Amino acid sequence: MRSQPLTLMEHINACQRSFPEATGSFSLLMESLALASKIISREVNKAGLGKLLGLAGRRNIQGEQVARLDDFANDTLVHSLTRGGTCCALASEELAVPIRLPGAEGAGRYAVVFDPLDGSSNIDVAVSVGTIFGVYRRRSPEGGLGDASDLLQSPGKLVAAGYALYGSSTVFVYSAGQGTHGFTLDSGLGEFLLSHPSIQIPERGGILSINWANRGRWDEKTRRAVQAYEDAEETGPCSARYVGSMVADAHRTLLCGGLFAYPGDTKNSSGKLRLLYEAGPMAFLFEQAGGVATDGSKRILDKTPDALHDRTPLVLGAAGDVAVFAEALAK
Ligand code: AHM
Ligand code: MG
Repeated sequence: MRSQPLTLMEHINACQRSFPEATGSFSLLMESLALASKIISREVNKAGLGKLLGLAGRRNIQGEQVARLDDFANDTLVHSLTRGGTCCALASEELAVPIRLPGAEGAGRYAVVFDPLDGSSNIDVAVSVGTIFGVYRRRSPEGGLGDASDLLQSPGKLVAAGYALYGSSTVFVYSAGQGTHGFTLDSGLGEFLLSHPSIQIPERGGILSINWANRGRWDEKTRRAVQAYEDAEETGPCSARYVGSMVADAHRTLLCGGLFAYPGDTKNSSGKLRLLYEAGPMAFLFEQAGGVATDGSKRILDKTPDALHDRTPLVLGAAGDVAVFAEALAK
């Protein structure tokens, strides 16, 4: 008999069995995230047919235009995570302040950070976008509202992280600290099925993913580091790939190898990407897949955000690829 691939929930439940003290709350939380991803995927795929393309007519806390689908994705995640009763606090790229949730004793054990729809500038042109999330264990006392201490944690303390990529297929990649695993949505079944077990980033990639048009705003060291990567013999002939949706660029980097970088520049010395809900979760996934995530000098998982929307330079890749870039940056 042909064996069926594991569903996402079968995989999560199997991993949870190695924790006899598990209450089922984490599995329920992951189910809420998977359900939200399926709903967002469905809307993204038919966005051009409904009224979901275009701008929502407001700017977020970072001054960026919010797209209608950003709002839809944010509302979907908030609703799904609130309804499950597993969370005490939520922070999102689209929310100026976090949502604090009431919880009975034993409920609301987790705090979730997310970018509901990463790559917003690609939405209206049918290019891949994604959802990124990170899950922390609650730090505030159980039984009451969650607070900022639950959310402003170092990504090194993540219990789990993941992303959903709405691309030529919809892929859900997650890690709960036991490797990084990828699932592909079978839309007929409505299930994420295991397609990429135990992802290991290839040792050498040779694909550079960076917004080259920003080079006029980079400092000399960054320019040298990019050049060093392009010229390095170890990385082989270098090709460029830049979607402009980090989820898509990071997913390709995880599977095919190479280097993804969004360095600081004169517009923003810390780059564009947010530590809490973009760089942090991605760093967790890369390390769990044998890769490296740094801001150029410091490991992302060793950083701690001071504020919800703090930014950080980000370099992702296999150890050898990141070393070529980081060593040239340090010179
Ligand atoms: P967003 O969360 O508002 O979509 O912004 C983040 C995105 C990332 O997906 C991507 O890596 C980056 O912005 C692209 O920025 P740029 O257009 O400056 O290259
Ligand atoms: Mg984003």
